[in-house]
Amino acid sequence: MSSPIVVAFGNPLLDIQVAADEGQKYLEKYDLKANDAILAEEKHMPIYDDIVANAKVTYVAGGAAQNAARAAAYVLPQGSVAYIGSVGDDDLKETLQKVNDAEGVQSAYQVQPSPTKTGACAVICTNHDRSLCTTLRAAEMFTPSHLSTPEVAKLLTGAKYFYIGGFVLTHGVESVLEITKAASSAGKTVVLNLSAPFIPQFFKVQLEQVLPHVDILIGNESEAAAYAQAAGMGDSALPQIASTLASSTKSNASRPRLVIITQGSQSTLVASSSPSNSSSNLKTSDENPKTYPVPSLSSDKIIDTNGAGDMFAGGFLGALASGKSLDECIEVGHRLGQMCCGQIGPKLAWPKQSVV
Ligand code: 26A
Repeated sequence: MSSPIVVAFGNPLLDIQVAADEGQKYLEKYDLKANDAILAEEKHMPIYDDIVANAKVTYVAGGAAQNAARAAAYVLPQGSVAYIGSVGDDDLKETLQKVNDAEGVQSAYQVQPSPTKTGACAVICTNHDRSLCTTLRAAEMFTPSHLSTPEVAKLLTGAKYFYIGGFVLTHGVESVLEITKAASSAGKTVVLNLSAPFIPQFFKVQLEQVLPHVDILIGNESEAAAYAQAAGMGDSALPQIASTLASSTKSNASRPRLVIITQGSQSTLVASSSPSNSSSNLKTSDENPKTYPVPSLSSDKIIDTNGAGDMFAGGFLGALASGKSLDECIEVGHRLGQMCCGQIGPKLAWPKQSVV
């Protein structure tokens, strides 16, 4: 089999999902916001056993970057995508690995010895919102030594596109810097997802360390707003935030930086640091930032929105790695994001549909 062209790095999590009809009471009980992604505090810890015992739950493979990896694999030929992260030696890991196997993602897991468990995310749905409450467990025990094991080192050398879930910045900045610096100095493409408002808010130092090595930054409107607040830009408008992020320092100056901001069903925004000067397939037009309308999706087609942003990002990445133009990559991203909204949790439609 050929070596994967895309490598993603993140926190592998099993999602334990509560549907919208039962979600409200758990939001209230655990003091969760309807649409947020947080690390569980002490007061949230009972939620996992509670929902398993008392709600109708669905178990789905999650972990934001792992979802994106599966979306990229959906678009690319078999054997194109690998995923790195840390798991426990347990049944949750088996479940995640099986889904990756079935969907064409090579799992390059670092496995922590028992009794450390694989991470989990309580996903509480209400209407079209989703509240994510995560206990990282094994995921935050990832060590940079895993990157130099022969199997993983080979993956990193062979890949051309690197996708980093911003969530790993809570514990793994050393590994992220190792991956992104090497990729950037080799002229490879680094994609970073802002992941959640709390990343720019509380992990700004780590974010600023990684940002120079990032070619493509993806986030949503609330993550961009959180960045603006943290960076002293107050309530700046989204186009200005996107342009500022695009033009911040870059280690590989030969390629412009793109900043992609999604806004759910509202238009996606793409800012480029140098729109007219792109040698790659990612030329932008004179409109900078450019807005891309999102095709409308009727409410009755939406089951939940868990993972939609990840599927957008992974779809974009898969299309990028297959040499598509920027406009096509955004289109594929929108398509996979919407496809995910029609499934329970971060899933796509199988058998595979043609999306490129
Ligand atoms: C560190 N945190 C909070 C997290 C996550 C996370 N993935 C990595 N780290 N919190 C939630 N997720 C995942 O995000 C997906 C939806 O975008 C969930 O597992 C869910 O599948």
